[in-house]
Amino acid sequence: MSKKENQQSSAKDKEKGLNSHTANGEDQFLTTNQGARINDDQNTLKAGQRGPSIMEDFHFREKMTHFDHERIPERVVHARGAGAHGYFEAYENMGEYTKAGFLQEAGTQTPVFVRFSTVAGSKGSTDLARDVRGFAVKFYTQEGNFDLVGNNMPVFFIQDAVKFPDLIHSVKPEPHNGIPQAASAHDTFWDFISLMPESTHMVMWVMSDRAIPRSFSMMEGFGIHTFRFINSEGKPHFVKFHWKPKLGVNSVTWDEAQKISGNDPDFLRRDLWQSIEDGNYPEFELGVQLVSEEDEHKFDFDLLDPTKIIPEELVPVKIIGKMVLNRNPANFFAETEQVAFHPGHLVPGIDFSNDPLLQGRLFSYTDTQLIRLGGPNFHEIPINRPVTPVHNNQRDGHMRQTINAGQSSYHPNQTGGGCPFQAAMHEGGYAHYAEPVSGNKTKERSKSFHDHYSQAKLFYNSQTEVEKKHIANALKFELGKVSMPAIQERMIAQLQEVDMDLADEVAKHIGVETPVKLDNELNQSIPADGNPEDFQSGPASPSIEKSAALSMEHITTDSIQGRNIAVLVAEGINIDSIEKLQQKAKSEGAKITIIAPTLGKIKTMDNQSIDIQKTLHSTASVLFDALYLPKGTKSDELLSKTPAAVLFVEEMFKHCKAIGMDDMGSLLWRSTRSAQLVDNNENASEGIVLNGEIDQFIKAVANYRFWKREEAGDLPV
Ligand code: HDE
Repeated sequence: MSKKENQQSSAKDKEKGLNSHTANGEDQFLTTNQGARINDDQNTLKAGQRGPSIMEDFHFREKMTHFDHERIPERVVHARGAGAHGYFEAYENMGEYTKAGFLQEAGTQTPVFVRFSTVAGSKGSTDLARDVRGFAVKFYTQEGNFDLVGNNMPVFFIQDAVKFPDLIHSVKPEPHNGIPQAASAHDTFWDFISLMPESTHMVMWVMSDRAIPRSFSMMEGFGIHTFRFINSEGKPHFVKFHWKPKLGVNSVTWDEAQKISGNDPDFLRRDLWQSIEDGNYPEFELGVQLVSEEDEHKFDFDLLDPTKIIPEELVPVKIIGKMVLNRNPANFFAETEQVAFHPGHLVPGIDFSNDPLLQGRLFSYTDTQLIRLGGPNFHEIPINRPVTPVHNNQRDGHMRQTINAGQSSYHPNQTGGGCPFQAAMHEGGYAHYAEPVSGNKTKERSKSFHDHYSQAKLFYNSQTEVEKKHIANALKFELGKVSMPAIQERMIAQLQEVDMDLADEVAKHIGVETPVKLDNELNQSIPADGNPEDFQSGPASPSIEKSAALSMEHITTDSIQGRNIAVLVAEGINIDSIEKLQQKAKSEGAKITIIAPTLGKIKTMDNQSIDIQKTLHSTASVLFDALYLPKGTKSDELLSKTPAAVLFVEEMFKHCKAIGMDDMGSLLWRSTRSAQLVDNNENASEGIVLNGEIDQFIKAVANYRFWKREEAGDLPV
């Protein structure tokens, strides 16, 4: 078999491996775990019909014991997530930079399993919390598993792993009362952040709409840390990893996020599941930024500092492959819950840098998985197994599956003929990059890590006016919920370093007087014997003014794939335009959902009947991307008198989404305040298609948001 055929068959190998562990009770008898067939699963064994239960009932005891032990500890961070299977396909030979086998030939496919997650909330929390999203990918390569364990934002809050427990303690529910769940808007989080100036850049990202994505398939992914590629001659390049979504980067608004959390807390997980079921497979391209060793120090930031990006203007992102997610897990627990990622799962050709956050992560993942998955054999769980053979002298432990035959369990040995043997580099043995290191043992932080504001400023300056406004609103919400004035003041002092107008606007809203003087005591991330002067960040001076890639508004798409269009109807509706819209939407991978005051079937204008999928009480406008109002005199009149229908339209307008209608005279439309705003203000009319032109409406759906409406006047919804 050629190397390529070999690699392409690995997708099948992974699926086969999973299938051999997959059980399906179809046409089978119910049995105990020992395989004995069960005759009665409805009643316990009793002494007489009304008598006491009997210990001897092994079926009852086994069933109840297993149930009692069904739960495992949730992940300490990233507890809530959704997973999907798929494949990665290389676009070209990357041999010049890396010898990693899965990147050597265009067309090589590698099976992957991906898990998207929120960070702070527990397993049962809402998908739409304002939070970072995890973006973890396990590549089952022919050289072993490679895990790219990233986030949807390219920087992190802290520079050194030793601060991670503090960061997470501060954002989790407060320890005295366990409140709030999955929210950063509380004292302890902002207390910590206000004392950690290095977090300022990340705070800008988390306060932006990137923290409330519309879909897991509409967000970017980043490896964050600088890694190394190593080619077959041993030559290294620094590398940063990027995932670029085919569907562009889209988010919901904070008002929607809060309403979605009540209406459908599984919104993002359902969206991922449903798109895959519908055949609308989420797709991302993998990009790399490559920097030669010689250029390590040519930037005004340190490549090892995880609070910094390399602006794409300085080093462009080279697209090297794509990932398609095309299969839902067969079992949430077995796959999504038990999958164990680790940034230290590498293959030859990919190596670490000395980023102190990355280095600390290398310890944490196995350590936490040992307790979460109950022992040292979790690599044997089907979802975690590589497609390559595993042979070593590790033995025994809880739940060991492999039956390691033979006398020898050590190396070197004669009893086993010296097997399993070590692999030379030309045989695919992993050899760490021989980076020269020297220096005193020290707990110091490099001075090259001390600029905390330049890139926060770069990020803020790169946002559109609407994006800036949303950041300000997010800060007003979050800091408005902080009860200690000193914390609020310290945060305003941080914001002053980024942008005076932003700081003033937020300060005014939360009742803090500006300017707030930032003093050295603010930065408590100084060691006990450190001189505060040595730890001061200088004034923000980004080397470039703006970077287009940082604004979501510049990462758009013409596609309406994955969008859900609401159609409001009632008895007497004209079905023609619905059918036209349905065809068009379907052909472009979007969905329409027919919503009426009640469920069941309703009669159309010409006495046909249509099925209703949702009622105005069982759904909400915030769960849809666009709205269409077909004509029908009777239905229009009825809907215009239904307050829930009027609210639906007003909210769609307020959230700046496309609204189309067959007839601009629609009574329902005319009875909204939105219609008045559109009549009186040109800005408000963008994205409102009044003439029944389906193609024009679909274009508006692709455009997605018409932010100018936010300036047209507030709606009381
Ligand atoms: Fe993680 N992180 N992390 N993290 N992380 C975990 O491992 C940790 C960090 C990320 O879907 C844990 O198995 C430390 C950055 C993702 O299963 C734990 C530090 C980035 C996931 C852990 C970080 C991540 C985790 C909890 C600072 C983006 C979910 C459960 C030094 C590059 C993976 C687990 C999944 C999960 C530790 C910082 C991404 C505790 C100590 C930066 C996507 O080991």
